[in-house]
Amino acid sequence: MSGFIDEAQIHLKAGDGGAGAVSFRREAHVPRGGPDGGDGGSGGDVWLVSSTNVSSLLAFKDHPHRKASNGVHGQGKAKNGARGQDIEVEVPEGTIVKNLNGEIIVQLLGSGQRWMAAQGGRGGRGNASFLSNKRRAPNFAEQGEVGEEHWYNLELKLFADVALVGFPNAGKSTLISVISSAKPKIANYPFTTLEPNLGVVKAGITQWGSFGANRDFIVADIPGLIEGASTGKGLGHQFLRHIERTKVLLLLIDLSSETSALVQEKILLDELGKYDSALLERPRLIVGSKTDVMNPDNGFEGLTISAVTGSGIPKLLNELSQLVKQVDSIKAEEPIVIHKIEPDSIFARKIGEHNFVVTGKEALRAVAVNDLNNPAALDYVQSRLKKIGVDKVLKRAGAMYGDSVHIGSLSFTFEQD
Ligand SMILES: Nc1nc2c(ncn2[C@@H]2O[C@H](COP(=O)(O)OP(=O)(O)OP(=O)(O)O)[C@@H](O)[C@H]2O)c(=O)[nH]1
Ligand SMILES: [Mg+2]
Repeated sequence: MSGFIDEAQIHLKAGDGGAGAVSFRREAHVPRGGPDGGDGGSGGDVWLVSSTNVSSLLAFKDHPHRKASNGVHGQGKAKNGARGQDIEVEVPEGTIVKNLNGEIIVQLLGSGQRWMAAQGGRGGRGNASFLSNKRRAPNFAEQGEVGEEHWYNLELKLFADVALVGFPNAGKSTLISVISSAKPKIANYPFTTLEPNLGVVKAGITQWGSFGANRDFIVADIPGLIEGASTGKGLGHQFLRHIERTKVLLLLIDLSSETSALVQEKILLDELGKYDSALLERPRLIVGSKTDVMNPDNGFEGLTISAVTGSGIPKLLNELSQLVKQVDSIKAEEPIVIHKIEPDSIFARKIGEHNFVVTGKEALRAVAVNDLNNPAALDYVQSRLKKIGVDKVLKRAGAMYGDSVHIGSLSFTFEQD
């Protein structure tokens, strides 16, 4: 099933933090009250959640943007702003998240796994937070932090829910062609199918009527199995590995064949078991095909279908979808795998003679959320930068007193205290 990869780009914007307020208490009997500006609320986060409710990345192709709401600004009377609402973006299980450089960041393999893909900006602190014994009447507050914004490449490696297993010519490709959008080659000779085909069966819809199903599922048509396949005869063997991850096996018995149904079933199960005995534990459905041209002596008892007349097809899909659902509900959750997280530390880099740039989330944040035109706020920013170690990284990068330093929109001269 190599080559069957679904891809899409997605743009996620977390909510911005609300601004802190500048306000002072006003009471009838208190002429000059203390600062009471409340904090802004944080912006909402954007989460990716793997879910069986979606089976492809198609929805993102036309609508790649998802946005969480902003935090509310703080107000006077120490009123804090409300937090922005988080949003959850559902992706199919098996989704691989990459950055635009193609590096894997996270894989959401099991169902219900959550990963925070864009973090909301922190709310700015109101002036009440800046009260200290030195600062009796702080007349500044922080801006809210801008929420994270990211483009990601999403990739989905499809693993089939159902694998079609049968002798060559049993009608596997014909069946997948009438229940899904797959268009494989069909012909009246063995080994027509040389490569596996995948098709998505749309929940509840067939050309011959509806069936009960709560989600789409994926069916794989693999090359026919013959006796001796497990020892390498025919083509089937090299493709058996493709069905190792499928949830349900559908054994198709050719009812038009001279070989009795029982013998076909025995050979197919034998070959599967010899390849990997775990395959025999997989839930399976055994179905007779080509009932419209069946050999009356085939001795088959059970569900029969015809891909030509459609008889039995809605019932078949109903039973398959029930089985898939059962397996979904017992499947153990696989752990979330995080390959790469964004660095959080501070870096100083020389960009020219006597010129340095400082990057890193904390440093940029201190600069971005404060009004640099306000001297008191600027004072606060300087002490904050020192506290998080900007002086140290500048020295380590070779900065000398008198050099220029740039952090976001702030430029200043590196000076000894
Ligand atoms: N009458 C009738 N013919 C069918 C039915 N299903 C398949 N056929 C015919 O059976 C032949 C083989 O069908 P395929 O779907 O190619 O069989 P396959 O199992 O994919 O075969 P391989 O790819 O060789 O393994 C074709 O001529 C089909 O038209 C059916 O339900 N009724
Ligand atoms: Mg085929």
